[in-house]
Amino acid sequence: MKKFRSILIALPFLALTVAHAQTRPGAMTAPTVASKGEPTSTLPLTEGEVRRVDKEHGEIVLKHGDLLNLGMPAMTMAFNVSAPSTLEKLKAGDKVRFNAEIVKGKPTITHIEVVQ
Ligand SMILES: [Cu+2]
Repeated sequence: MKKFRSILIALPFLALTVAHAQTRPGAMTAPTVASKGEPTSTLPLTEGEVRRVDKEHGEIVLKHGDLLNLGMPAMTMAFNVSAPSTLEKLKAGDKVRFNAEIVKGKPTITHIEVVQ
């Protein structure tokens, strides 16, 4: 005799905060778990300059140009990085080109390369 119980799968509310970046200047806490670098769309690269590399927190401070996909004007700010190993090859003063996207509510570098 077997009893089968129907399993109800209750889908939690999937609050997809797509368009709303919850960034507060100065609130640079809680490094997010690095997500495996998801393939990004073909975004144009944005120019920037490294101001500070924080390997401990997996963050990088960039002075960046307009980030069209994030609707962000040029400024200096901190980003998470999708692949922490990326920080190994970067240092303050480096000129870079990069892509950033909102990952888990935070502006995150998904691609970055040093301009020689
Ligand atoms: Cu910015």
